[in-house]
This record gives sequence, structure tokens and C-alpha cells, in this order.
Amino acid sequence: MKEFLEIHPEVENALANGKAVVALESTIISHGMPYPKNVETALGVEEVVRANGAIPATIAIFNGKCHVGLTNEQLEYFGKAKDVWKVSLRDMPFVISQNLYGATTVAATMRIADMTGIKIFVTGGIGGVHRGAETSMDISADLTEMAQTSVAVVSAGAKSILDIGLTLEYLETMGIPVVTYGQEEFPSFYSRKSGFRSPLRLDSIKEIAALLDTKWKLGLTGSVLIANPVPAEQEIATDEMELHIQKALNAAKEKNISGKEVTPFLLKYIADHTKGESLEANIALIKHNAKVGAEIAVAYAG
Ligand code: PSU
Ligand code: MN
Repeated sequence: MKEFLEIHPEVENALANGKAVVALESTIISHGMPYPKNVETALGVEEVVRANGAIPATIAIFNGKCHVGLTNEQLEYFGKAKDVWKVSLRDMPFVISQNLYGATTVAATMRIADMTGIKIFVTGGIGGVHRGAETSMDISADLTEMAQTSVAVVSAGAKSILDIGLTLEYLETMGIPVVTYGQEEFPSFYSRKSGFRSPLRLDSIKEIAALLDTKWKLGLTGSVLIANPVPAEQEIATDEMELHIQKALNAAKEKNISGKEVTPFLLKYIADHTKGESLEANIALIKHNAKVGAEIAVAYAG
């Protein structure tokens, strides 16, 4: 696999010395937030990871190579470029063999992190089972990837553009532990609430690291979802978000949006219609996840 990887020397060095490394995705930069806030956020998230004792490794595909750890210029490129592929697992062989540029989703980022030897990955929200999946079959490859790849995912739960109940059922079926950090309820990205009880709860970083270590030492492959609720000051009420989500879903239906376009369309619609507030919440929760993810990576490495 080496021929497809371009590992930043700082990341390579950290891995060789058993230091904590945190993988970060790039779809969020290219397809999840407007420029220049996306680049500022990506740089800010990397700083938070460093401030908490780990080395950040943002992952993206450049000219057919999987880059693990990006330069600031590369981050800037991904924030600005309009022709960047959204790369999930099925897109990897095409984008790589065609020497294209791709921003990686949770699924593709996890896989590349695993190829590199990184065990902890931080994002905002994961993809999941979409509302209406009983007829559309729209279930994100993030979930099937989490079922097989042994990289932990730190997220603010799942956005309520998804069917959170079905997403939790799917994670249970696939044997993926879902641990909420510090509260009983599973969070829904913008909100600390979702209406669903978290399958598991842990209140310390040490216990989370021990759970990861135990799962993998038992030979149980696959991910652990660590749900880290958005900080209370930046939270947006679920009923307020629900109105925007309903409108976004209706607009997607009207425009016949399907396949891989669904998630970026819904994210952009909600961002455009909630303006500053949702963007600020989004930035705050990703930085908070970066802090918790770095702490877990340090505890796990220790
Ligand atoms: N959900 C969010 N924010 C995101 C995404 C999902 O709240 O940025 C992005 C992630 O990169 C995720 C991808 O892996 O969308 C899932 O896309 P799909 O539903 O097409 O699998
Ligand atoms: Mn989908």
C-alpha cells in the first residue's frame, strides 16, 4: 500500500515513536463549510490537537496519492477548489487511478488512517441511516466501514438529517460500541439531546482509552463511536433545527437529489438557511471533538 501513501514526516516520526496522532477528514473542508471559514477551522482544529499533546494528520487525496498530514497550502487548496471529489470508499480506486483530487469522508479517512497505523479519528458528525431509508436504502458507507476498520471515531453524535434511531440500531447490529462522553443521552450534532438514550456512557478519557484497548486486544475488529456533546453555550435547540431539516428534506425531494449528493445538499441547505448560528456551532463542536480526540489519543498511546 506504500505506493499510494504520502505520509507527512512529522506524522511518520510520531507514529514511529509511539506518539499520539489524530486523523482528521477533508470532506468537511471541501463540502461541509464555506470558504474561508473552512480553512480557518481546519487550521484551528489542528492547533487544538497539538495543544492537547497529539500530532494532527488531516487526510486527503492529491493527484492520486493519499496524503496523511497536509501542509497549510494543501489545506487552503481544499478549502477553495471547486472540482474536488467527495471520496467515500467506492470512489477511492477511481480517484486514485485517475490521479484526481479528493476530499475524504469518514469512511475513506478511516481506511487511510488504518493503512497508516493511526487509531483515533476526529470529525464533526458521521454519516448514517437516512430518514426514509426503508425505501431509499440510503445508508452511509461510514457505518459499514466502522463495522470493519479498527479506528475509533470521535463525533458530536449524528445530525438529525439522519434517522438517529435507525442509525443506532445499525451500529448495534454491526457490533460497534457507542459511548457518549459525560451524559446519558446520545447527542445530535447541534444539540446535546436527540431523544435517544446512549447505549453506553463513560465519564473519563482514561476509561474510553481502556475500552478501545480492550476491544482491540479481544480481537474485536471495527470502530468505537465516541459521541461528544456540543458545548452547552453553542447548542441549538432540536425543535429549531427540525424546521430547517424538514425544509432541507423537502427541497432535496423537489430537486431529485440522490446518491452521494444527498448529504452535501442537506448540509449546505441548512448552513445557508441558518446562517451564522449553525456555522459557529459547527466550528465549536469540531474543536471540542479535537480536544477530546487528542486526549484519548494521548491516553491510548500511553
Ligand atoms: N455529516 C455531517 N457533516 C459532514 C458529513 C456528514 O454532519 O461533514 C460528511 C462526512 O464527511 C461524512 C459524509 O463522512 O458527509 C457522509 O456522506 P454520505 O452520507 O454520502 O455517506
Ligand atoms: Mn448516501
